[in-house]
Amino acid sequence: MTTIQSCPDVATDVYRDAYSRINAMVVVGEGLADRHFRLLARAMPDDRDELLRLAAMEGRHARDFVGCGRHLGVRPALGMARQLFAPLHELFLGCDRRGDLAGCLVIQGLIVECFALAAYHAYLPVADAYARPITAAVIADEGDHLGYAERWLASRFSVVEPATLEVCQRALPITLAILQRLADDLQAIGIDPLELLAGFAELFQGALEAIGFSASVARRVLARAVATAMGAAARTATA
Ligand code: PL3
Ligand code: FE2
Ligand code: FE2
Repeated sequence: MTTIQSCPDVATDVYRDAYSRINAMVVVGEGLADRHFRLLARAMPDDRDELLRLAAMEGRHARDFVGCGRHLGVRPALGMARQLFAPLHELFLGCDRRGDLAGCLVIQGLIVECFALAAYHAYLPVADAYARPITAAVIADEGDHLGYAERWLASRFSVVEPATLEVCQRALPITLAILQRLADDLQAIGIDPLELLAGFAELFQGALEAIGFSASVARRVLARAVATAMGAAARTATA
């Protein structure tokens, strides 16, 4: 069966307004990924060159996506993006300060990279002709970043297992809350937020299994995060 996806009209104000916020999320997220891999390079001298290479790729992604906005004549609305990414960035910095390398790698290498992969996969079929090849190239790079973190964590699974579970419990609900805040804007640029969520869950489940968790534990980690995020959303709604 072939699914026919209608490409949104990039000239409408509704599209451009939403795109300025979504594009900002991508630009801010890529910029933070650059910083995170640089911090990791400092903390992990053995892998320094490899991590600096990954950081440089992230810097290039940020510039390439700025170019996608420029091509549409849209400037990224950075305010909300900075605000939405701040808790995840703080969590990363806390792990870095404590020397919790596993925590850092789970946040950047698994969670952020799976989020990016799911988002870019969902964007690809509705991207404009300028952004599409850029997005496809970035997807290949993000796959490498995820692979790096998976290998590092898998090779010391018994040691990093507790830290991984702990940081997932804190970082996943933040990630799900970000997705929830973006739902309307995603829809406006032609992305189904639920499809993105499903794509993220599948990728993240696969990442947890790749590093050594059983399928049932991986499912439970995600389910618990969804429950936490839904509880937080319900409290916000009634506050
Ligand atoms: C990892 O290398 C960088 C992380 C970037 C995070 C991206 C967040 C994406 C939010 C939804 C974007 C949809 C895609 C639209 C592209 C213009
Ligand atoms: Fe990236
Ligand atoms: Fe990446």
